[in-house]
Amino acid sequence: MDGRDWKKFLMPYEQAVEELKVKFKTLRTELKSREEYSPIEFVTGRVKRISSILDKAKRLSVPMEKLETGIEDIAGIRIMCQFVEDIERLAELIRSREDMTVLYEKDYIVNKKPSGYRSYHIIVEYPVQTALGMKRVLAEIQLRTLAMNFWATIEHSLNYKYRESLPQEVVNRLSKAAEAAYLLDQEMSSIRVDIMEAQKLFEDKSNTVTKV
Ligand code: 0O2
Repeated sequence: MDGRDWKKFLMPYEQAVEELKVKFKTLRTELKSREEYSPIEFVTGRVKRISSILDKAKRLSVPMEKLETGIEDIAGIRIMCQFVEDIERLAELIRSREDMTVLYEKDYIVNKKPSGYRSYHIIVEYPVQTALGMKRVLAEIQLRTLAMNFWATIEHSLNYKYRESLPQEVVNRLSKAAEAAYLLDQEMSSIRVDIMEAQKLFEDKSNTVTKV
């Protein structure tokens, strides 16, 4: 594929990422106003870089003409939550949506990766309306707590720096940090009700101040 072909190939993925970001940000606002608490803290999204698509296709032996079905995370959405409990609630909300179809789920929270990576991945099929008609694309929705996201972001940059051959000392530190992030999630879950109540009070107070 040349540059122009890639541009055309990636267009529906870009559209899917933009639409899904808007939808989940809107869901956050709606839940906050209906329930005074949202299981969504913030949402990000990206279209995979061409070099990264090619690396993954090579690693998984996916031929170029099968990229659409063989690489599931060309469109990627990441939803950050405060508590591990929010992840199941969100997964349920995603499963019940009518604008996307869940194909399957990967639970890297129960089965954390050897690297220490934890997240809940949901692969969905999402229809985008293009100038040529409807096109279904695959998208990967990653659900993570803030602590899981902190760890994964740091590990991702270190892997980029060391080109995936991390020094043993760094691997050991990352493994300890993964354990600390896990414990942090557990501690936060144990005082979750208190934290949620405090946040609702704070939310109510700021709404009153805004109205005056
Ligand atoms: P990019 O392009 O840099 O954003 P498998 O090898 O089958 O177990 P696979 O298929 O690579 O796993 O993983 P999957 O479930 O498709 O998810 C890929 C994405 O999950 C990655 O995208 C990361 O966002 C995240 N991820 C998976 N494993 C790790 C990990 O060990 N550390 C970190 N930091 N993130 C991980 P890319 O490849 O980074 O894509």
